[in-house]
Formats: sequence, C-alpha cells, structure tokens
Amino acid sequence: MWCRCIAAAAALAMLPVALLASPSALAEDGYDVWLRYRPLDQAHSAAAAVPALAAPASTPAQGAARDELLRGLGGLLGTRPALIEKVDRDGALVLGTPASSPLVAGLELDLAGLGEEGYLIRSVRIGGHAATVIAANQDIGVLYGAFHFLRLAQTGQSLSSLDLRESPKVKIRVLNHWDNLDRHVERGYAGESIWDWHRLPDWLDPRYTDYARANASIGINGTVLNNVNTSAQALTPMYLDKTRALAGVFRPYGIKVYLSARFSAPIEIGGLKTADPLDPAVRRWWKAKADEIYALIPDFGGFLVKANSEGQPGPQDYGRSHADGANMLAEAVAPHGGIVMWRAFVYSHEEPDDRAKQAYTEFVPYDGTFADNVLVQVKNGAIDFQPREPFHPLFGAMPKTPLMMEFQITKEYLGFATHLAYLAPMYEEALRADTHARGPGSTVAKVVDGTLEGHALTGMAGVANIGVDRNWSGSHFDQANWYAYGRLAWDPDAGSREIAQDWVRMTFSTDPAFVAPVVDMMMGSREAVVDYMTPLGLHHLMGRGHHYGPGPWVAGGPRADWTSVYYHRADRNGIGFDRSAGGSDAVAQYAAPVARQFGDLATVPEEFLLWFHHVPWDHRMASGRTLWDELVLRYGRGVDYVKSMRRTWDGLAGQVDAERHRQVAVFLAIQEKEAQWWRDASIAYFQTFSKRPLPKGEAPPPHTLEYYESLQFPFAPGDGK
Ligand code: GCW
Repeated sequence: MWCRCIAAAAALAMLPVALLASPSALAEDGYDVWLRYRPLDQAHSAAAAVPALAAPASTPAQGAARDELLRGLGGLLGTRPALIEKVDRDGALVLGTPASSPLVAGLELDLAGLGEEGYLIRSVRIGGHAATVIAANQDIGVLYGAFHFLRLAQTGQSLSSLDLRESPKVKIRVLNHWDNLDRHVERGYAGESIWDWHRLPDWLDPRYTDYARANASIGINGTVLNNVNTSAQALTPMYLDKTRALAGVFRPYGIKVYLSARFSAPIEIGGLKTADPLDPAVRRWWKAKADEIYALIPDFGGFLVKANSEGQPGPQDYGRSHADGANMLAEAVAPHGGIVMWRAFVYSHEEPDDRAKQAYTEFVPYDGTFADNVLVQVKNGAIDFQPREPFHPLFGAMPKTPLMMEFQITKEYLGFATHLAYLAPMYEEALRADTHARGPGSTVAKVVDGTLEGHALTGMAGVANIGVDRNWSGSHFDQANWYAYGRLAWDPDAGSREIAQDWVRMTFSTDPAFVAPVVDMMMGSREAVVDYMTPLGLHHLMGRGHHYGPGPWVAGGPRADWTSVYYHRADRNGIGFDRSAGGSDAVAQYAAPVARQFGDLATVPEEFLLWFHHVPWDHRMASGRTLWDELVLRYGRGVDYVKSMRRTWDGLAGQVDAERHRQVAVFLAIQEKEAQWWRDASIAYFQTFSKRPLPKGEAPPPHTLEYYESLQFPFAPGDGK
C-alpha cells in the first residue's frame, strides 16, 4: 500500500504543471449542472464581451446577481468584467431596480406589468455609450434577468439589439423533495438526501448555495424540504431551527422553504388526543405552530399535505372533509401570508371503485369550499406518474379552486436514473391537453396558469430528482428533467425541444453537429420508454414495491389496486381496462367532447387505447395489424430506439469530455439491457393470454416466463419505507 502511494505521488509530480492548473483539464463530473461557464470559442466570446459591470450589491440578493455575472462572464470570456459605478465605456452591463441603481432609475424604463419577479433585458445607450440593462422591480427579478443574460451568452446567442421582457406565468414554482429526516429519499435514485439534517443548523454545506443557484437560474422559487409521507418530527423546534438555517441560504435566491405537515402532528408532537380539524384545541395548536414557524422564518411559504392517502392520517379519520383539513391549516398560515398545498392524490382502501376515478369523486364536491390560500395539488394523470397517462380529469372540473400541477421529475416509473428519458415532452403533452372545460382551447396549461378561471394564486410542483450524487440527479441526462421542469413552471407554454436545445448547449456543447443529434435523441426518448414498458395505454405493470423492472404478473397482496393484473386485465379475449360507459365509466369525469372521444373505441387515440378499453387481441389497429401484433412491435420499437441512442452517442465520442461520455454510454447499455428485459418479460407473460404467435421476424423471449417472474430485487433503490 505504502509503495503504491509513493509511486502514485511520483507519477503525479511528473504531470505537466499546466495540466494540473488548467480548469479545462479537470474532469467534468456534472456538479456544475448547466451553469458550467466554460470558455466560449473566440468568435462567440468576442461577440459577448462585457468589459464592465455596474451592479449594486448592498443586499444579499443583489450580491447573488452580481457574483453570478462575475463568475459566469469570467468563465465564459476568460476575464472578469471590471466593476464600475458610472458608464464610461461601450459594452457595459448595467443591472438593478430603480431603487437599487441610479443608472437604472435614470433610464426611466417601463417596468409596469413585470410584477415582482419579472425583468427586462434591453440594449440601451447611457451617456453616449452602448450598454445592456437588466432591470426589474425587485432584486429577484434582476437575478432572474442575470441568469437569462448568462444563458444567452452560454448558448451562443447574439447579445446585441436585445429587447426582452419576461415574467413568470405561474406564481408558485416548487420542488417537492420526498426526503426523509434520516436522509433516505423515497423514489430517489441519486443517493441520499442533500439535507444534512444532523449537521444543520451549524454546518451550511456549500452545496445548499449551489442548489439555490441552479434553481434560481430556472426560476424555481420554492422548495418543500421533506417527504409528503412525513414524520411529525419535522415540525419540532429542533428541526424548525435547521429549516430556518436552510431558509437563510436560499433567501437571496428568491427560494422560499415549505414543509410537508403530518396531519396527526397535534397528537404525535403536541400531546393532544385528537387531530380533528374542527376541534378548537387542534386549531389552536396549528395556529401556535404557524406562529412559531413564522417567528423563525418570516417568509416561510406554507404547508404541503398528503392526507388520507396510502395510509397517511387526515381529516377523514374524524369524519371531516379534505376542505375541513386544508382550511384549518390555511387559517393558521393566512395571517402570515402562507399557503397550503393540499394533494389530491387520494384513493381509499375501502373504496371499491376504479382507482382512476377516486380523486375526482372525492374532490369535485368541495369545489368552492377551499379557503383562498389553498391550492389543490393534482398529479398530471389520475393513476400515478406512469410513462403515459391521459390528463387528470380534475383539471377543468374544479373551476372555483386553484389547481396546481404535480409532475414527477424523479423517474420512479421511467427507468430510475439509468434510463435516458427526457421528460419535457411528457410534461408538455399534459399541459397542452385540452380539457374542453370552457369549450375548445381550455388547455391544462390554462387551468394551471390561472387564465382559464381567473385565479391569481397558481402553482406547479415537481418531485425532485436530487441527491448527494456528484451530478445531483443520478445521471447527466436527468439534469435535463430538473432544468426543463423549471423552465415549464415559469412558462407552461414553452416548447420542450427549445428547452432541450438550451440545456444541451449549456451542459455539453454549442457545436450544432453535437446539439442536433442529441436533442433529437432526447425528444424521442420518453416515447421509447412508453414503448418498451407500457405501450398503447397499458400502465402500472412494474415490479412490486420498488417499481424496478417489469412485473405484469404482480397479483394478490394487500390491495387490488397495487397489482398489475388490476390494470391490464388481460384474459383470453383481450387486454385493457374498460373505463368506457360500459365499464368503470371513468370517461364520464371528462368534459363531454373528451368523454366521447376517449369513450369510443373508434375515436380513442391509440396511445390511450388500453387505458380506456378492453380490446380483443385481433382488433384491427390503424396500421392494419392486429392488436397483438402491434403490441409486440411496439415493445420492439422501444428497444430499437435505445439501440439507436447508443449508436448516436457512441458516434459523438470526442465531442464531449471522456468522463461524462463514458458514463452516459454505460448507462445507455444498461438501458438497452433493461428495455430488452421489459420487452421479453412482457411478451412472455401476455402471450399466455393471447395464445398467438409472434409476428414474423420477432424474436421469442430468450427465457421462460417462470424465469422472469423469479427475479427478485430486495435492495433496489428508492423504495418507500
Ligand atoms: O408514486 C407513488 C409512490 C409513493 C409516493 C406516492 C405519492 C410519496 O410510489 O412512493 O409517496 O406516489 O405521491 O404520495
């Protein structure tokens, strides 16, 4: 051992000094996410030259914007801009609010309509010199503008003749961490939680600041620190003090902290006998708890609650409604300006009805009864973050209640962190879906951004994919999902392809010969997962508990709606869940035109076929093939797409650093293996019902069904516990 160390030290000493010192020679491990600020090529850096910066820094938020520009421009251009107070040369960048910067005030810009978080970036002249101004009404708008300016530089766009105005379309843009206090992350595939609770509040890991920078760069303005399946401990004084410390790090970046609240906390940590929301002592307890939190964290965001869902306590334990529960908490935080995000992800143990119908059934009757500071948080689809789901029927069905969108960024059902699946097309598909609630064009995006019903309180949540892995998300490409979520929360009408282009340029390379194939590869990647896991509207067919790998045979156990057979209903006649009028009639929860389209075998889009219908194996598909043949081909198509991603990526070796290239390449190999496994196991299983041969040229599964069924993964990551 000793000898080997000496040898290694000697070898290191022989490395050229320049190599050790040069940042570009350092391996890229993904820690810098899309804020890498590596030197631009000569042409771009000449075009983007910013010789001087006039930026106030008398508050932490102002300092954050100035520091980011110094760091970013210094990295991109090779020299840090000079800090100036007066514009005495061409090319200066001037930032601030009219209150923080006399230069900005002197420009008399039209900042009306930008709101608290919006900004403008404009090419102007100051004292005869050409300059660029980033101006806003509040410091946070300036920070967002600074990040936007850096993005333009990073992605190689022109920085002259700028005239941009931006403000977010959605008010609350939060990450939901499903992080437990013991640092286990439920459905987390990037290592343990980044919140080092044990060493908080004293040790403030620099990572917390980088987390805030990354989030602010995409407009995320809130974070729920703890799992929705939470312990009441998170609300004890000891943990609140730790939360206060984190809030202090995030504040300059415009990020508020929120906590998941356990509904039974008054019993567990308050010594009360009940958590009945109509009990005066319980109400007093929550008010006092809110007062205690706001005394520590004056800008605390509020509570997120999972109640009466999957065994969590809630108001129904006392015969009360979701509205009773939400309104009690809302009353406690209202005097402080806080909000309550009350989840609609509910399905009851006793309820024999189709699980897809239960949230609607439970929530719609309470429309109009929630307090003004309550948002009901609804998953994009009615089951559970499947690779593809039709939009949740609650969107459009509760006009008097602000509904916030909940997307899952962590890939619980899309191959964990090893599969390359760019999720923005899935988010976009949900946001663009037309609810027809107020006639054609009533998209989910308009429900979420409040324009359909005129709600000012609006929100979007993304279940985070962040952990202590060096690259934060467990894989390089999973950073794109965090990034895209933030961009879509800011602007639900943004396009997933444009977002991918920005991300690839910032994360890897601006070379068009690299960007184009990688963006193409990303754009089709989620559809590939749909194909090799759950084509044609199939859903919820994964391994039990950990959700790793195929498990279409999963049956029995504590509840029917935790099995696969409940969802696919394959038998000798056909396959699929009949949710038409003749079946569970879940289609009736949609507005009439949507219900008609989904409810009719002749008009239902093929991607939702088996979601809404039980279909004979020999049913003719649009392709002219039988359903069985089509199903088999779709599985294979998914595997083929992964093979093509591997070819594309292998062909790009040398165009990105070797370290990241290699990890992506190996992960794609894992993905191919697992895609093949999904295809083979699913076909082996469904063929026992279809009893039909595989279409010509399709290889039979290499193993028996018993083999696939026998595979066990007791230590798969991310399980709930
Ligand atoms: O997707 C399911 C997950 C659970 C999760 C639950 C929820 C936090 O399998 O792990 O619990 O949804 O959204 O509450």
